Amino acid sequence: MKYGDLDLHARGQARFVDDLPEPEGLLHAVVLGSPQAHGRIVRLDTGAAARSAGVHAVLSAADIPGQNQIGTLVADEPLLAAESVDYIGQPVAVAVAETQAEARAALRLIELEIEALPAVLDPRRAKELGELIVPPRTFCLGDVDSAWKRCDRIVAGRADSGGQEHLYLETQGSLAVPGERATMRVVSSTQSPTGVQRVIARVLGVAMHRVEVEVTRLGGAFGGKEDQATAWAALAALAAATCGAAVKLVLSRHDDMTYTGKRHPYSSDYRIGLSSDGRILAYEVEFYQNAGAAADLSPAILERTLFHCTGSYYVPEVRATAYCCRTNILPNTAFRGFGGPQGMFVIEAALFKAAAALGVDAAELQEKNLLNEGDTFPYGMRARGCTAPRCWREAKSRYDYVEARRRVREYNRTHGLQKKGLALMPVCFGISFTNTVLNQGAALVHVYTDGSVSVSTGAVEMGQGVKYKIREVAARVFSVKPERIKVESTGTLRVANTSPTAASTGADLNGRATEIACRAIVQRLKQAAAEELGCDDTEQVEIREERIYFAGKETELDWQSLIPRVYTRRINLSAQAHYATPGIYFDKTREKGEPFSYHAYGTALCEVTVDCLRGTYEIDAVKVVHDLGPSLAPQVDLGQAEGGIVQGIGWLTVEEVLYSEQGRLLTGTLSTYKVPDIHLTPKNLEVQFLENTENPLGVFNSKAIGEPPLMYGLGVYYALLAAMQAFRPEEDLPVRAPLTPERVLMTLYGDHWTRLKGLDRADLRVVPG
Ligand code: LUZ
Ligand code: MOS
Repeated sequence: MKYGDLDLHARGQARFVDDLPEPEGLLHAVVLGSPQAHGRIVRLDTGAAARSAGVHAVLSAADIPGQNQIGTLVADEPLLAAESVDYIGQPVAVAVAETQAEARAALRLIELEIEALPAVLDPRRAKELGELIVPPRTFCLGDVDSAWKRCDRIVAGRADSGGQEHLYLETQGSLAVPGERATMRVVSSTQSPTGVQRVIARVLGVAMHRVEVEVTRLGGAFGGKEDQATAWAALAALAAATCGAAVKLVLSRHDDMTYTGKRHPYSSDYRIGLSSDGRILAYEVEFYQNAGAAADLSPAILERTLFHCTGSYYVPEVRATAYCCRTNILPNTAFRGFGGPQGMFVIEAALFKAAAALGVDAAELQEKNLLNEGDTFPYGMRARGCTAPRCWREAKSRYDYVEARRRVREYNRTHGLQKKGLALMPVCFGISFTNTVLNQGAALVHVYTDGSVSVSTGAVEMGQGVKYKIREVAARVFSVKPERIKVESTGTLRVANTSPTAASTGADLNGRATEIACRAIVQRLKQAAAEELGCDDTEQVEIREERIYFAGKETELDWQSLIPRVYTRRINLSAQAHYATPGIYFDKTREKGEPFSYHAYGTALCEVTVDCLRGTYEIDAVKVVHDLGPSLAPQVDLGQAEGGIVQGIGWLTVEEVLYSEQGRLLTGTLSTYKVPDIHLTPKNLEVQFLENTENPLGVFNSKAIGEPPLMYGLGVYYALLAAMQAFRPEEDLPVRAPLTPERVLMTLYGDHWTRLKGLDRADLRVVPG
């Protein structure tokens, strides 16, 4: 298990849901999505479809024995549309047949009549119409209204960021196998086995103990399977319960892209006030989140946007307001960063514009306002163990920012159509679920009589190497070779009430639980060893590299010989443990508290070259200093950092989610949606981990890595904007992501470009989503 499942992936031997051996009599389910963005269902006739060849059932809302409700935070999402449809692709019916082709053919025979209602796609319009999923929330620090008059410079503007397709390699899918006495065993590609279990129990109208959910690994998730794996698992379970047969529901790539939610697009207004020497005195921001047609995790994501609205900076007076806007597009969902990147995008826009207004380098403003130890965040928490200044200084010196800036200025002075841009980008990301209750993990550890060890936890492996880290934790606590330890699949029978593996906390929470369980066993082993050795001082016993020591001296016992003797003594060789992050809380009535266990910090230096004739660009370098603490698995963490950086760059540059004015996704294929590839990968990508740091709040002093590096992508965006600004120094450039090459060109040449192409502006009227 070198680096988790890597060896299996390399050989093509890792099994995903669609690769599992098929149970006898397996049926296949295919979903019919709404063709209308908004409307009333007037007629739904599944008769002809149900009678077509190979079909066992065609299910609609009326066939659900329990509740037709899958909403996690708000009960606003039916599993199958009942009276109305609210977005294109919303599941309306599901055909269950002996083959997938027969199920697909049956869908075409379903008669569905919808009376169209007006569709709203724009979040600002939704807010005007009062279409908010939850009431607005505001985070305040100090008194922003009185601060404006003290400001020497005030800059206001708008910043928009786009959606992002998760594009996990394994599409959403589930295999449901009915058992005796109304039980259901489900294999699901989910980050949240318990979430799937809960929803299936609700939909089938049975107790949770009737439903077992099992997850071996996911082929990627990135947040897309935190909440949105449940619908497909529940539909498979519903079909399996109805037909009394095993049912597989695996989305095709096209169905996955057209039926699942994405990163939330945001439109935001900001106002920033500074002193003449560049200190931020006041910041006000309004976030309009395009939530789509149902709550999903949107309110939690919006909350994290508020938590990160000041980025890596200390701002004494802040007012940030967030609107969760209901529109008639796919319900958007968790995506690596969980609203944090969208919040940071706006304060960086404000600083970019403020720097232009003051005629200074943006990095000067960033540096002057960078978080320091003890600084207060808008939510009342203070920065502790704040390595932001160290990362910033080290990135600046290690990558010689001053020389880079000189070189870029010289290049821009001597080049007319090619311009370079440079940006430093600090990142500060809070680690913990902002919803305090979710910050718990659990582990179940067995030592078998041959000395081998089995570890089950609540963490789901999705390619992020969490199993490798858990194994490392167990190997360190037992002080045995990692080969002795097997980290198991994630199953609700072994570990109950799991939080989704999300918020970068999988290794922290479940690693800590593993540590506690292993220590409990070690304590019993030491006691048994002392008895075996005829000594009574357990404290003097030590297990080190598989050998048993007493009072510092090697004994005749080793791990291999000790374990069977412990069993003979009838001592428990298993332990279950639970870990809950200490000290965190949040008071939503005051919007103040200590929501995070700690923060992750780092700084990136980004350099790009823009071809200002063609609009194309190259990313010359992204060089990072990131505070990781002492890593449990440096190669895994390096992979997470590099992957996150490229994913962040993709979000802000080439990945563009577009809807037609009728609310139809226009970018639901890999020919219309550009995925970041090797050409977009920075030519020089370097990640250095900050040395000599530790994090007493992490497992073995390590720090979470999953999400924070994605936000270095912001540095590439602002480097591109800087290069464009060098070409058009007088212009007030719009801050709007993604900055595709087309968008660069249209921004640099305005309407001139559309006229050149002989296009009508209307041809380009698509709605960012
Ligand atoms: N999921 C969640 C998350 O429910 N709460 C969070 O704070 C969070 N943060 C990042 C990613 N997923
Ligand atoms: Mo997430 S965005 O599933 O950590």
